[in-house]
Amino acid sequence: MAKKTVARLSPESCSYADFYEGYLQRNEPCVFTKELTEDWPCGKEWTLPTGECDLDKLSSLYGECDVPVTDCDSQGGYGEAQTSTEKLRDFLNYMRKPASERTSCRYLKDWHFYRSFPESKVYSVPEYFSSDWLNNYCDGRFDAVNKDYRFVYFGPAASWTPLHVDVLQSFSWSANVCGRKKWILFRPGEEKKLFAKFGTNLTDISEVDLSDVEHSVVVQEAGEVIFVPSSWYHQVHNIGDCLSINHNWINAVNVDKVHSFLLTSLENVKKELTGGWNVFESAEEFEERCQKIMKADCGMDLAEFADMFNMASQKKLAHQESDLLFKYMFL
Ligand SMILES: O=C(O)CCC(=O)C(=O)O
Ligand SMILES: [Fe+2]
Repeated sequence: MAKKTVARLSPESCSYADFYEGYLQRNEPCVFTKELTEDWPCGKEWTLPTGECDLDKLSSLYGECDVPVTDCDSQGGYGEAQTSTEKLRDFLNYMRKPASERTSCRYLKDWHFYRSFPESKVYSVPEYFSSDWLNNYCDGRFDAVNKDYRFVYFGPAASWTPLHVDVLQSFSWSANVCGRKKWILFRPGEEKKLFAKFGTNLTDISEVDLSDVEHSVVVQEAGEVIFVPSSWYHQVHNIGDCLSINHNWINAVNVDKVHSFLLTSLENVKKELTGGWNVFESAEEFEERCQKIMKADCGMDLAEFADMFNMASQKKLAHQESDLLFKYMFL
């Protein structure tokens, strides 16, 4: 099956409407060229003139931060990924070692950088991705310190993320501050062919024959930003050391997918809870328990989903969005 190419768009020639109608609404991936991030201070502050990540600078700025680090070798096959927390300084010391001296492949993943440094202006969300109900909702919560969907990733050459679909069926965007990544993307439905052929535990597609599965391969350069649509499975490999920033987001275009996903997840939990609701004191207690399990599995329950939706509606009613986003908010 032919590989599908992913469009490369230059921000000068792609308006918000072009992106909204051509990619968001059609749920198609695209890559924005590096001009989209050329004014991000981190592009200079965190990198050397050679384009490599500036490990000394990162260490002096954020070395004392606790960051989550995954062992790449534990995340393939049937094993659960092993993640530990360490000081960024220690992880950077690992990055400094020549590849031959590294005994394992470690990958700093899902560091809530923005949550730790909300005032830092080292990057800004491009307008294309700024109608973001998910992070807006997290920011408005009393316990917002504990939650958001904005991350920094930093890994050495050959570190990778296994085949997966993003949390809650959200959209994601990912920008390389330094380094390059190879993405392999599957449009929704294609993963069924993969799982039928290679088993539902498939987490590494690098060695499998993809000839009858439609897929796209993208090499994302430094400064470029990839848009990953809802429900597209993907696997990602770092080519050389790579530091990236990525956000997951929900808006009017994919909110129905998220809602259906939560309802299906809840149904599955209900089916799995053997004995049904009659082993609980009441139907309400059963419902409450199911919603708790769903929240632990998916990151959100239906009450939070409703709050997120309400918050977005209030914003629209209060005309708090720019004219452009206002126009598109509930299209
Ligand atoms: O960069 C990676 O290793 C994974 C990123 C990813 O899966 C995403 O942005 O959705
Ligand atoms: Fe992802």
